[in-house]
Amino acid sequence: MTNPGGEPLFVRVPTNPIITPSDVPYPANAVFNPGAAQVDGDTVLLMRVEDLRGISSLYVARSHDGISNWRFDEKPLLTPNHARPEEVWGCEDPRLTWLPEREEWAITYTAYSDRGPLVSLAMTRDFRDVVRLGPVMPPDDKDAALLPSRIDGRWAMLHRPAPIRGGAHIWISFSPDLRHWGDHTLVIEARDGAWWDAGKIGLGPPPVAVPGGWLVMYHGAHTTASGPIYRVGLALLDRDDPTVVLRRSDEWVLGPAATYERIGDVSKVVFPNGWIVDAERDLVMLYYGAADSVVALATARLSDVLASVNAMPQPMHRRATDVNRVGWS
Ligand code: M1P
Repeated sequence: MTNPGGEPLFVRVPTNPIITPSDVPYPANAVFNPGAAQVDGDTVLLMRVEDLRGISSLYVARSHDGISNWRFDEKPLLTPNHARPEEVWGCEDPRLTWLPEREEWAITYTAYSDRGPLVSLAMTRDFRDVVRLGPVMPPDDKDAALLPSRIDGRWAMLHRPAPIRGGAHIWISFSPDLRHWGDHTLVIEARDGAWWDAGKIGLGPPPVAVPGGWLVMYHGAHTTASGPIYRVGLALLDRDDPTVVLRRSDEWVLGPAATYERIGDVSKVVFPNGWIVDAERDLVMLYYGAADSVVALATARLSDVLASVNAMPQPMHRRATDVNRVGWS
């Protein structure tokens, strides 16, 4: 997908990959899928670091410009804890949402238990100290992020339960207190057949409030004879009722093209987990894992992204439940 000038919407920075296992001051097989935040003038990445056992922990990296001169914490912010059976096989894929009401960052991450992955929640103010609230969705569930503010008095979380039948789709759930979740509602469905987002999709970075709704980025994993190809699309949800999809891209906006995206531990994967959306600078800085091996960065003009989203098709059924697949009326 291109911007109005016919150029790619998202442009990779020339210094990609911006962080590799050889950059960090601890043994790492892979460094990827980072959440992103702006804290005290720094860009903070909370990176998934897979160690030489195959177990992942979440480590902090900081940079003033968000591109170069990364400073790495030597100890993980979150690492599997023996008192936490839900994460014996690792802490993965964090998404970071600033909650103005609580004045803290919510970290939604995949806790990998020996009975499957589930969504866990932790809180931090500074990415130095962290408090775990624990699992909020049972297995199998992952790819979750909170909306930054309550909708009609309740917190809202987008997430991706495992496919039991008929593919893996993005759902939304609501909570009065961040602990008890309900009103589980299907929001964005994976498409079918030849589509780039057929079969399995999952949320990317946390949704961002923009004029007209919530800007959502998601990945789609299309299965081929040589394995899945992970690409990235956009959608717009209604601001007051985020169960309603207003727009959705037909075409992907980013796909594996560079060598570091096409070749790695899991080839042909771009997996965005974090973004800095800066309306003042008209800038989106998109941080993503490439081939489950390294961290990469692509940028876009926010105005181009919004123009593209507003030109995208309006789904025939604004609510997934309108097609009566999971409805109970
Ligand atoms: O290997 C690609 C990705 O696969 C999983 O993501 P999902 O379940 O959404 O397809 C995760 O293991 C993710 O970390 C990984 O990048």
